[in-house]
Amino acid sequence: MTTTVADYLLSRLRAWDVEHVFAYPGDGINGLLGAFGRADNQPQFVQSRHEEMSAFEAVGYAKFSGRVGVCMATSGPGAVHLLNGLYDAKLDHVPVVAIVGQTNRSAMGGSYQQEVDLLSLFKDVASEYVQMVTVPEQLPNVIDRAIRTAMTRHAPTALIIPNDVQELEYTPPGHEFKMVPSSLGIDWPTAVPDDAALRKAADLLNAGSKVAMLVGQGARGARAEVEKVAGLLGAGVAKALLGKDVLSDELPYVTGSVGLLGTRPSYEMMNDCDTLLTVGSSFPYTQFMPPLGQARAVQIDVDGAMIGMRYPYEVNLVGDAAATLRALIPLLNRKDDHGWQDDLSGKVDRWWKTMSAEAGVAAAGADQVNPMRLFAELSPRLPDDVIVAADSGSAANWYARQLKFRGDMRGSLSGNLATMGPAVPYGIGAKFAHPDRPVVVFEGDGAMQMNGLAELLTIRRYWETWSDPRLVVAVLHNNDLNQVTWELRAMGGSPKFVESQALPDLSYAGFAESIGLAAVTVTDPEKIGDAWEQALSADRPTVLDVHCDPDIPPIPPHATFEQMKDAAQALLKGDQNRWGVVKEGLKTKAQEFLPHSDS
Ligand SMILES: Cc1ncc(C[n+]2csc(CCOP(=O)(O)OP(=O)(O)O)c2C)c(N)n1
Repeated sequence: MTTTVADYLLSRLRAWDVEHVFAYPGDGINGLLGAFGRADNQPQFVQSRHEEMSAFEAVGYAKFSGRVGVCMATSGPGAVHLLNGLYDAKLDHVPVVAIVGQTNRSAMGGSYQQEVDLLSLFKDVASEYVQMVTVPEQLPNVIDRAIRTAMTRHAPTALIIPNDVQELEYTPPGHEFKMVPSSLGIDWPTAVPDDAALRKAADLLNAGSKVAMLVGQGARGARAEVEKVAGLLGAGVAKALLGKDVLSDELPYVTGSVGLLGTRPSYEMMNDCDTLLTVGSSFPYTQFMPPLGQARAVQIDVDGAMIGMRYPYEVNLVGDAAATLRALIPLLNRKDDHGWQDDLSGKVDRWWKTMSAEAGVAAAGADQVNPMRLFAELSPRLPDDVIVAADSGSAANWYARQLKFRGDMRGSLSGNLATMGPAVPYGIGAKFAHPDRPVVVFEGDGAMQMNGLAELLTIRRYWETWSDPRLVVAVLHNNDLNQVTWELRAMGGSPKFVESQALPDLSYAGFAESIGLAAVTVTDPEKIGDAWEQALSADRPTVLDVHCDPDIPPIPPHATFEQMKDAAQALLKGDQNRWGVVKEGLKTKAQEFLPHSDS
């Protein structure tokens, strides 16, 4: 039997240890589908309900496994559907390879059915590497380069393979003019800046007395080093959203998230520090960094293209986070005075009490819960090996502020694209990366209606193949596109526009039950704890349909009580929920100012 280009492509993916291809079929990839059949589904073709979900699944898989994610779609509409997920990969610096079909070479340029100019379509999203295969001898080089480039640049790459090319007999490149043989694998260097640069950075850090650290996902794998540096410098450490899981929230000097979704201790630390050390983060909101001219700053980043921006850093160290910190540590002087760090620890302690008090604010409606309590009740119950995915609605606020991560827990969301809808497919990608770990997904009802509901069917299809069947999808059921409703109120100064914001009602638990998943409807705050216990001990995936109060405000950390009052007064202009919003908003904000008991 001859080996086709498609057969060879799959064998090359196997050689790269690719175990799953998140995909959706179509006749543009018929040749590839035939090859999956002949290869006994190795790598596994994981079928989603929509190509965008396949791309998100590949992103989630890559984020939680540290390996490259692969997605596949047919020509034309399938390729177009991948785009949003691929942009999510691009903006969050995630290695994903997209493989798409195209019409036959004979039809190209003929305005043929489903013919889209795919090289142009992917030119921006896969700017690091996008190629069309037109002769068999381009393989294995183009697939090897697509994989290696995705891993090296932490970016999406794309291969376009016309359907007729998929079916050609595979012939390898020869030892000839204009042939490009290739090879497998890659061994990474561990980049460390030179001694003079490290010395400059150490002098700057040693000179400071109030050191703030900002760590992002690039600091993953540098936990021990970050802790050591914070200990030496008496620093506080804030975490960018994508770096929430790089350092334990149980460390007293970890001020938590920073930014609009951040904490007050992070906000105050950035406002008061005299020195900033950023490690592995391109956190975009510069207004949440120290005021310009206030702090002297050092940045460490593995990517020279991403370093030195967002803040006027004096020293930009290009290098691996852990190795660079290890080289820096012997040059740092232990600060005798830890007053700054102790003060921050006190603020952090008070902040967690405030978070707990805010979660305890009663919802306005009788059959609704405060969404913060949903997260607060999970926090101490989080399994040690849990993976958490949050969607881009109001859930992102509570994920950032209410969950206390510790140990090896992992978590992520669409940090930079902030797209709706990735949480359920991220959860699925996480289950394929770690079938033995429990996964918890938080998603708004808008995102569920956009695509999460359909993707529950994908969960139904595969969950029995996961050794740990626990995948909990907690739906923030508030019948509102709540995050935007709040953005309208806070930034646009406009009352809620019901026509754009209200959602059709649905029983998410009912839907889940109808397809054989476990489900719990939560309308009583006192039952939230039990619901988590039930879901985390279930023998199958569970949907928690949590009726949430839409009037609980996601208040940014720097909002003062006075600003809150002003916003509330603006709402009285005619917001449908005005009284609830005013009441819940003021009650929530008041928790920052009330004394807390230590219990
Ligand atoms: C694809 C996409 N469309 C629109 C938006 C704008 N947006 C951000 S959050 C949000 C509302 C999300 O509502 P829901 O999922 O119900 O969560 P909630 O905020 O109500 O908890 C919208 C419309 C977006 N970020 N991504």
